[in-house]
Amino acid sequence: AETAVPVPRVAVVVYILKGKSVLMGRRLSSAGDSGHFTFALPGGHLEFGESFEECAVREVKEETGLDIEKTEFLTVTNVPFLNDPKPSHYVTISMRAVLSDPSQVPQNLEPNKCSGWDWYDWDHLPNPLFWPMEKMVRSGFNPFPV
Ligand code: 8DG
Ligand code: MG
Ligand code: MG
Repeated sequence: AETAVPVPRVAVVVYILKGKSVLMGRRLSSAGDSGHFTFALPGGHLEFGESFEECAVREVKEETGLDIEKTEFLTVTNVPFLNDPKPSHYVTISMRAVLSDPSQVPQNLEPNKCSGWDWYDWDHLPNPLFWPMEKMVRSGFNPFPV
């Protein structure tokens, strides 16, 4: 439900790491939502009472059908979308994880929100990236363990 006074919301996004690749899909946004047709990570809104890890596992399962493990906190970013038709503001928690079963294949379970999931090599990321991710990548952020 929309509230009269806009407030920042908490989002959790997940870098699922497979070799040197991450899972991404093109956003299909309804009118006013951000990043239409840009490549983004699986993720969504933190629900009441959830840990970041629980939210990551749930959103990945809902959106891709994949089961993840070794879910770890990476960083937090402040992401205002003030110039959008429907302005929003997210505090975005970035997590990383790996597949519980490396042979499991992603399914596009929310085809109204995503054009399909695929693995992209970190050194050859697709274009255009969803701008919060573009900003992180440009700043030198890397989700892989050192
Ligand atoms: P939900 O109803 O499942 O909780 O929400 P959703 O439909 O899955 O939300 P979303 O737009 O996928 O994610 C919520 C917000 O998270 C999004 O509007 C902006 C912020 N966000 C980032 N970076 C990324 C990203 O790479 N991927 C996704 N999906 N969201 C991101 O700041
Ligand atoms: Mg979601
Ligand atoms: Mg989502």
